[in-house]
Amino acid sequence: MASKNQTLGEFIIENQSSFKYSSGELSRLINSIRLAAKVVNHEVNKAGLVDIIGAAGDTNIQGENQQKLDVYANEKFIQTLTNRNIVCGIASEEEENFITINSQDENHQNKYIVLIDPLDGSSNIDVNVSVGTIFSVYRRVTPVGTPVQLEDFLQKGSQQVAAGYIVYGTSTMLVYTTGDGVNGFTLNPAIGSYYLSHPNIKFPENGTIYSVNEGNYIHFPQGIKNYIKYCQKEEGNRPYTSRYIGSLVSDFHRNMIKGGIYMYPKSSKSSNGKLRLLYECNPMAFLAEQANGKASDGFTRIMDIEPTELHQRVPFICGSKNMVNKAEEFMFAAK
Ligand code: P6P
Repeated sequence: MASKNQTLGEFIIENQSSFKYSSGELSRLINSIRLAAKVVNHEVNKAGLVDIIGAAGDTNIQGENQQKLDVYANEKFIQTLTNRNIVCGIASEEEENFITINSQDENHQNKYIVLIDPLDGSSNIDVNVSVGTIFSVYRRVTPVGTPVQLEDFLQKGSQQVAAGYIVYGTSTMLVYTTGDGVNGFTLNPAIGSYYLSHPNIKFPENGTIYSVNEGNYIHFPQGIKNYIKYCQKEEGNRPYTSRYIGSLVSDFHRNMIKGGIYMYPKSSKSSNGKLRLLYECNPMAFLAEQANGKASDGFTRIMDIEPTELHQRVPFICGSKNMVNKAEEFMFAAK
């Protein structure tokens, strides 16, 4: 049983026997993410002090202005995962194609792949608002001993073996699941260790916070418009409070602790919404369900969606179970 103030290393060792696959490799994988997160955290925390912020001048494959810290975080996570010789492939929001890792694994014996959003919400860096890293882990499905293939990455979210995020906020936290609940670890920067601060996190079934960019209201589907008006109605414990940081990891984390719902719907401006299925929605959906929450596209469970492309977008509704159910009621009623 997890005990508060246990270090992340102690927790991984104590719980690796509960992991149904070869736990040693996954433990090493989580440890490599832990290390990369510390290195990125150090740069994020001094972003305002050095000439590392501001556009790198490039744009990433999403056509978004690429911040230098995006590039740095992407490189650090790829480098750390590669050096630890644990994964056979990596996909990243910052990379157009997946990366085959065979530097030391020339026989392609490693079994895991990682999909990552190295620095989500990076447009917030210049204004000192929380940002985050999101990761998703699968076992490869193509034969061990052969180079990793695209189909290894295009797996349903229900096949994930681990998922988590690092939130670089007022404190830096690593929150992850391996399918046996969700646990949060807070970094003590003075000694560089993470301590179990939030054991067995659960979404409250109900909440009074809704998170959506209401600037897009007129472009939303009617069901979402109707649900937002429901949130704003004077009745019972409504109107709810609107809280939107513009950083998925931060909005998700707050809602998981306090109860709430996050929505990034499709709109007339973006036919599938903005968020990416494989390295944003699926890992957050895995965490949500492991914390007794729920995640859908308004109609279908996120982790049941069959991926077709590495960077595909899906509409995303995620949070307290009863709030997501109510939003889905409005979506189905307006269908
Ligand atoms: P908008 C950040 O770019 C992000 O992917 C999420 O972290 C965040 O919730 C969303 O996009 C913000 O998008 O269009 O509301 O600015």
